[in-house]
Amino acid sequence: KSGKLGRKVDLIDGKKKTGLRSWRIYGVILSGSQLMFFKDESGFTAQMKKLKNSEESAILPVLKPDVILMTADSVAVYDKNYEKYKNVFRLVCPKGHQYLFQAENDAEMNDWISKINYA
Ligand code: I3P
Repeated sequence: KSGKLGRKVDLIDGKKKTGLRSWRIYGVILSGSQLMFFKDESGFTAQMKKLKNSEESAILPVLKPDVILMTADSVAVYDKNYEKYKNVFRLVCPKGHQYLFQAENDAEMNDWISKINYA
């Protein structure tokens, strides 16, 4: 699965608030249990479009993720306490990091949640 997600790093160690708390948009690919983030969201979208129209996967090596999160032991949940933006879900990671992600709509949010949890 791939798409655009807003991301905010919310907690570290399960309780400590992070210093950098602003939202930022990333291009994201979920492959197996690897969640890969691309800071250049427009470049990412252009590459993904080319890839969709191609029989070859030769374009893939051009995409170098800026961050990779292993989600095998993480849990994605809808967070009803977070009310400022819509379509936001929380990723709870085993070492205590918690991220907030904003999807483009409700269907996308549910799709990310289920694919992250069952990857
Ligand atoms: C943060 C930014 C985030 C906001 C966060 C602020 O400020 O406004 O959008 O999160 O609030 O600290 P800055 O850009 O200066 O880092 P929300 O949009 O989720 O409210 P927070 O500290 O309450 O998470």
